[in-house]
Amino acid sequence: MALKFFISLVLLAAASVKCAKVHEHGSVADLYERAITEVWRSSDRNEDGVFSTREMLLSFANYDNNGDGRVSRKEYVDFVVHPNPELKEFSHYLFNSYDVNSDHHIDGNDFDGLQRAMDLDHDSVVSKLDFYHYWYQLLQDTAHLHGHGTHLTG
Ligand SMILES: [Ca+2]
Ligand SMILES: [Ca+2]
Ligand SMILES: [Ca+2]
Repeated sequence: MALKFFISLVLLAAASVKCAKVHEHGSVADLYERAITEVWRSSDRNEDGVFSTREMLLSFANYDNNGDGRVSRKEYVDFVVHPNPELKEFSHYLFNSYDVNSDHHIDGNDFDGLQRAMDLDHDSVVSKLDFYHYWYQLLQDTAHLHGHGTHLTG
């Protein structure tokens, strides 16, 4: 409970700095927080408060339809768009941010770069706080691609 409250405060602080409008639309911040919480729960599998590269590997394995150890753009986009056709553009945006070396596949060669991108306080681990900050910023930057959060949660 205390942690959730702390995260809410952090999210509100981030919102007030980056986008004053979020204050007028508190529900958008709520949508983002709910969506991020879902992603966090499925990402931090051992619940130690850190998103490790091993957990990254496990997360992306879900999308590896042909089991070759890499996630192609088509595999990823198909996986996202099949249940959520309105998220097509957003899925390409996400793929591009995951595919750090831009070779059109997500694999082990991208994970160090992705960790660095998400490790906002540069302490070499992606903490829950890093993760929430990273995703909140990303969702704000891409608001037009996911209906300002409305397409993100069921
Ligand atoms: Ca973990
Ligand atoms: Ca890549
Ligand atoms: Ca960190």
